[in-house]
Amino acid sequence: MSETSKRNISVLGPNEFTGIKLKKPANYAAGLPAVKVAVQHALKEMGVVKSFRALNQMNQKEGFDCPGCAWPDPEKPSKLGEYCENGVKALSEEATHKRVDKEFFKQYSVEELSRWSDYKIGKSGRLVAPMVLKPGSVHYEPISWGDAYQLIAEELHQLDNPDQAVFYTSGRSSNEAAFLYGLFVRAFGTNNMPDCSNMCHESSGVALSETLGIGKGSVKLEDFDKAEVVMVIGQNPGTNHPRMLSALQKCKENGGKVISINPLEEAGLIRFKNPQEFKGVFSSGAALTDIHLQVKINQDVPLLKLIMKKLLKIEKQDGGVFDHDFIKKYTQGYEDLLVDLEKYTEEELLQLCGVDDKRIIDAVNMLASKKKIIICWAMGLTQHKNGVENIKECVNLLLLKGSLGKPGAGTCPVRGHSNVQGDRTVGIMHHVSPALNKAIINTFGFNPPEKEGLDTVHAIKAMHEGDAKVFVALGGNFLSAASDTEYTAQALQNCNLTVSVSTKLNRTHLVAGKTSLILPTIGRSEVDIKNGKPRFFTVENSMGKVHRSKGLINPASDSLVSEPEIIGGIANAYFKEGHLVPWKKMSEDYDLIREKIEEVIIGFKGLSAKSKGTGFYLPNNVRDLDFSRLPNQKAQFSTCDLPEHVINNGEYLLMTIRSHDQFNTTIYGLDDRYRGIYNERRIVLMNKKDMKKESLEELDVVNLVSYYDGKERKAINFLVISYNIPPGNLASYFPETNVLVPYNHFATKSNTPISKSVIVKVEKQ
Ligand SMILES: Nc1nc2c(c(=O)[nH]1)N[C@H]1C(S)=C(S)[C@@H](COP(=O)(O)OP(=O)(O)OC[C@H]3O[C@@H](n4cnc5c(=O)[nH]c(N)nc54)[C@H](O)[C@@H]3O)O[C@H]1N2
Ligand SMILES: Nc1nc2c(c(=O)[nH]1)N[C@H]1C(S)=C(S)[C@@H](COP(=O)(O)OP(=O)(O)OC[C@H]3O[C@@H](n4cnc5c(=O)[nH]c(N)nc54)[C@H](O)[C@@H]3O)O[C@H]1N2
Ligand SMILES: [Mo]
Repeated sequence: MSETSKRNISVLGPNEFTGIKLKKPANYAAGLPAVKVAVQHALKEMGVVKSFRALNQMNQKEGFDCPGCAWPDPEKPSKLGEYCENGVKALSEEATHKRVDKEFFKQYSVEELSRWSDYKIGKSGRLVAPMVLKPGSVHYEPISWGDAYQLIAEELHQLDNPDQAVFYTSGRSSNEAAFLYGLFVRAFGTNNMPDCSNMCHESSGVALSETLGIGKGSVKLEDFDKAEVVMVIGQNPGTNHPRMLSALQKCKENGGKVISINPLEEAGLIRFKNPQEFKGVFSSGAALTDIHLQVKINQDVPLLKLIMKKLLKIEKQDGGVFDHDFIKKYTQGYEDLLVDLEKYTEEELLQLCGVDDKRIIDAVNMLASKKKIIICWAMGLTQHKNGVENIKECVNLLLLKGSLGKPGAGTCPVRGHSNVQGDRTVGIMHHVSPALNKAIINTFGFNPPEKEGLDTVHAIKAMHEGDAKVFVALGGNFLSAASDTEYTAQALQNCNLTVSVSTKLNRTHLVAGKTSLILPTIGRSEVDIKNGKPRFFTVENSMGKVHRSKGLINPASDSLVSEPEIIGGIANAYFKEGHLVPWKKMSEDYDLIREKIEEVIIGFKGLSAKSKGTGFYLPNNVRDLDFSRLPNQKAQFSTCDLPEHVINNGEYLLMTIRSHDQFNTTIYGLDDRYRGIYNERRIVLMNKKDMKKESLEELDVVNLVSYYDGKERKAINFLVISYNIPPGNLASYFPETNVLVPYNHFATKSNTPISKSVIVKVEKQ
């Protein structure tokens, strides 16, 4: 029996209902209710003075970057404040005056805490002291920073080889922290660097690299002012990137059009009442979506093929639809794409995507005459078995229209975590980059490993099978974010040591290894002072712009240590000061880290100086129409297969999505205001016809059951809500439904879990 199995932990937490209230779904986003909710959150967690001070500096040139999403700041931030309701919630979570201190852990065992909801766990407050959970123990106890580093070093030294350790990163860490972390992991000797992008935009990275030669988007914020059409596919900006609505509003004011493709009619895409404008709050707001295509889950490829087929038809009749000069000069594979489109009839594609024919024709007519098109997308495209092909099909459309490398046009994968893109740029990845390795050898003199590392799903498997024994996380909540919660729980519990560098308590701290460490760190909004001097760090936004961020509120505790210094502490203890890299010195002086980033990472020359103000753009070959690193130096058209699902009678395709009141696994509150669902998270959205078929009434209690490879997985207690969602489709929230997502089913090539297309049955209780 393993020592952790002596701990009686509830992996999934409670599944009781919290008292649902339903209203009609909203038909606009933001406006006065958003201001009200934001103010409530801020005052409750931070109080008046702190709220005022903190919000004044968020996303301002001399202030700090919002700890929420990665949407860029405008060149001239609004004087009224450059933040949104959910940015205020993100800040309030971090800047809360509540504390999880030594007394807290003395009072509550991990067993008891594991029976709390994620909401309650998160609301306990900020972590303030390093803590250790010893083998067999159920209470975290205080440990000194020095002893914590020593403990990690000893466990790492005890491994048979470096590949028995896994180093996870969530996307909140600064470029400086991520660079130092990646450097340490490579110096230690492994590329086992799974990160949250493996569960997020990895499919975008793979698809864009293979077709356009860079795994990032090509548009800049100002392109939204010039775009003729913006397509928003599989993304819910009203909730997850609210500041994007201002960009869409501007696009509309300049005569642009918006097409949204989504199984749900998300309120944020219908209308927007801009809280930064007086008229925005008090008028009926700006209409955003011109055409909504209500696609069935994971039928975007058939829909896009149908759109392209219809465009081709007009092109053949009238011409002027495709950009033939562009296609000839910059692309490869056009003829193959035409052959591919011939393979399908319009009828079968229409049937598959489930969208109203008339609306598709409207969209096609809108696209036919336009040249400046932006396609935005997020998790609705990436988290499927064919996630990579979903995105390649979007690229096909842009290539046909020549909508790349010109103002008002391009790719816009809308990133999640505020610095997830930067972390990857500065070296957090499980792949081997020969160029990066060479630069590390030249700059630091040690040889980084040349063996491919483990990504998230493979790291879970390795820990489950006992092949990896130490798990270190720079941020995040691995247990709840990853697929297959019970399998992942066992994987973490198998480890000899789990280490979490965190700001807030979460379930990963409770469902932990035999020994577990919590290392509390300074948050984005807090002053980071060394030797009396405040330090700043840099981040990269969703559009490849690097800029500074400098916290200004007092840290939650004097004993917090910054992320770079924690990494330096671990590295120093492991190498015992006998290493080519001056870990301690570098970790204390971020200018030194930046000097090395400039030497090692392409595009960062002059980082310290250039990151001032609104910052600088990293090189982007698509913007320059340079496809020299691709086959034949051309951007690549792709032929994509149709998605395949074997769905039997009584089975449904479930998408696991975010409510309006959460940031990933952090639950801000229990209201999904835009969808009209209040005070409850255990819900499943279902089409009325399907409810009838299953003899279900509104608010009936059901279990969701998935069945893959002979294994049944069950999520207990969900309330059925009749909703405007395509027949055969369901929606429910993550992380509650992650228990249903099989760890071994993931996207081809990107290995992203199939969180948006899980086949489930609905079992009435
Ligand atoms: N407030 C807040 N902000 C956040 C986050 C948060 O949790 N809270 N998370 C951050 C992170 S890490 C990320 S990655 C982003 C996530 O941002 P989103 O991707 O917007 O988040 P999801 O809730 O997963 O929403 C997916 C959307 O895709 C749609 N969808 C699902 N399946 C399909 C499909 O097959 N086809 C199409 N066309 N649409 C589909 C859903 O209906 C939903 O509108 O947001 C970031 N910002
Ligand atoms: N079923 C399903 N699963 C999903 C998704 C889905 O749509 N459906 N989405 C996936 C996506 S897109 C993502 S990105 C992942 C998210 O996966 P993660 O990034 O692992 O999860 P988060 O919930 O964002 O992590 C929250 C924790 O981060 C810590 N934290 C916050 N700020 C900081 C900081 O500044 N420094 C440090 N060190 N720690 C900090 C806090 O302790 C907090 O509890 O989840 C994925 N999982
Ligand atoms: Mo994400």
